[in-house]
Amino acid sequence: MKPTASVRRTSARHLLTVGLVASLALVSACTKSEDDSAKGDSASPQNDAGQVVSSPSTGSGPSCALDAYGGEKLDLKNATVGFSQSEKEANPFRIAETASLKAEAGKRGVKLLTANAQSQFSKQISDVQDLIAKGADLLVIAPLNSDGWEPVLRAASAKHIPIVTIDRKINATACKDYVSFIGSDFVEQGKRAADQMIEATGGKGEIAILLGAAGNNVTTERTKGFEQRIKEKAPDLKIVFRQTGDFAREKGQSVTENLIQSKPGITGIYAENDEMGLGAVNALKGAGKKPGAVKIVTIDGTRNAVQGIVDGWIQGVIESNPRFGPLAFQTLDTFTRGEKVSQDIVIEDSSYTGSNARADLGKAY
Ligand code: GZL
Repeated sequence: MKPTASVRRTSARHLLTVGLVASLALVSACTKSEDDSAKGDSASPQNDAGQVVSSPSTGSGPSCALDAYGGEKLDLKNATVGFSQSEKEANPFRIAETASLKAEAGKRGVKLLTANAQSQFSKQISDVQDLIAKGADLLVIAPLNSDGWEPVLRAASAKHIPIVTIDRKINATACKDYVSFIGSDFVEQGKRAADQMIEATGGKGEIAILLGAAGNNVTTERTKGFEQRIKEKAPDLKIVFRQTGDFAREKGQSVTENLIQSKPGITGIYAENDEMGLGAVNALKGAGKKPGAVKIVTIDGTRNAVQGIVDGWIQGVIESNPRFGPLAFQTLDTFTRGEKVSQDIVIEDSSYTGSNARADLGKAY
């Protein structure tokens, strides 16, 4: 298990309302034990706005510094940061992610240029090239796809523009094509979702997977973790259906409508993000099903999905925290001061079930 910068989440967020510097003191590199993450009782330190605030230099993996990457020291306050968002801001995950970057830039008085690729990869490549042309000294990229970044990375590295990727990984070389990756452990998320599905179904029956969009590591890894854990721990739980819902609510609904026609006795549905899970709920409601008749487990931690647990439609949600603002800027700040940052900064996510959904609804985004 890769070491992660984390501190056990206290029971109430207000206990964690510490400034970024103070919370860095709280952070300790540790390796998640399988049990800890299964229990889901650990999460990266968050400030009172739910922003992830782990330290950028705590991970014990390989690091990156200016002398290796190339480029000059910069004072972030006098720099321009370009942020490239991947998907349209219809998904609360993207809304919260962009808001977090904007809030941190505002707090630090840093000039931020933003672009949104509206879920079109070719547009994201041209967005990043435009941000460079507009004078971005540093880039934060939330990549739509994992492959196809060579053109823009070449343009950026020719100008020694530091790049931090958040959320999804790109298939490129750390500390050469980009400085650091900041995001969740998606295989772990899949495993924890499987634990919740096993709990909800008693480990028996037939289940379906609503796959995320193709072409990115999140879908691949959430599927891998889930299927691995089901195989390990619940041989009587059969995965009988897999189809992509493209991380979208409408498609999640239409795929589920077809699913319950072809498999009316389906026991459970694992949706690889909340939007598809909420689409599945709409399909079940439309078919006259009762809450809980089909066990649903999703990943993200959006407000509507956690409310779905309270209402009985959804049995579990694994958080995928998108509020990378403080950590992304802290990483850029540390790096441009000439200090080392980890190439892989993996955050830990919390989770929601019937036992904490109502109390923790305010932590959802
Ligand atoms: C996960 C992120 C995924 C979210 C979806 O970090 O890449 O993309 O889980 C979003 O909601 O579409």
